[in-house]
Amino acid sequence: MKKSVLACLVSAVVLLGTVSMAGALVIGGASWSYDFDDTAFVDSVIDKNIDGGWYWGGGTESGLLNGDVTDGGVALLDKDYISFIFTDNTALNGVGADLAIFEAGFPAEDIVVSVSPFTDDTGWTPARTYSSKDTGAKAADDYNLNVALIDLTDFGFAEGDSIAAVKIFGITSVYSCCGSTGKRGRKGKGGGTTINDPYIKKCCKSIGGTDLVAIGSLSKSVPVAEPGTLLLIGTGLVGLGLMRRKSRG
Ligand SMILES: [Ca+2]
Ligand SMILES: [Ca+2]
Ligand SMILES: [Ca+2]
Repeated sequence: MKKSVLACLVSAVVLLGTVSMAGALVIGGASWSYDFDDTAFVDSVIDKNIDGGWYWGGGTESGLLNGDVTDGGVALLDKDYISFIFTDNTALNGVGADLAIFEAGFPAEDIVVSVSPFTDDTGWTPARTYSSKDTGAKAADDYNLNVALIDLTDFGFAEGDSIAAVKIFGITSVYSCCGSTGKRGRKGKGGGTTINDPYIKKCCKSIGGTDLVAIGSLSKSVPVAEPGTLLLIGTGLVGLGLMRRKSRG
């Protein structure tokens, strides 16, 4: 009797363990990476203004919602924005960083972000600017994949609070770039910044913006058990009940 009960409990625990690991997805490279839950990513767009910006590298709106960082993205310039909500998860304010926002290109650009606990396009916090850093992985078109790590405490949320929406504002960046055969360290013309771009051979001037690729929650949510799994666990619990009754009788 006791042995059977133990077996049932063990099988229930094994099932739960399997569910929480299903679909995990590692994003990033040598400098930074993280193993995301499969529900971690933003789930839909509720508002947007993509006027100056453009999709690149095969990017699409739906491609911004998944954990595939190689299917392109969107460049967002001044006055552009895009607002996302989470529907099958929330981003919890845990210890340290809570959200990873992926951006592509060189140099790693700033990301201007606002968040909200609501999904109805209200309650947005004032925007904050975060720098991003190279992860060591690649996005589409061989662009560097950069990440900005967002701590919800920065927006005034208490630990244990959750947010359900993320809004990304575009920024226009002007660069003068000098590559391996260019003159390094020169001040850029037109008010831009000169950067030493290892990916080009000569000097250039480029205009770009935040190149949004993906947004994922870093919180490890309580696994959402699938109906089939619940049925199996339920069967196990019924089995336990039957065995208890049997032992009494
Ligand atoms: Ca999600
Ligand atoms: Ca994608
Ligand atoms: Ca946090």
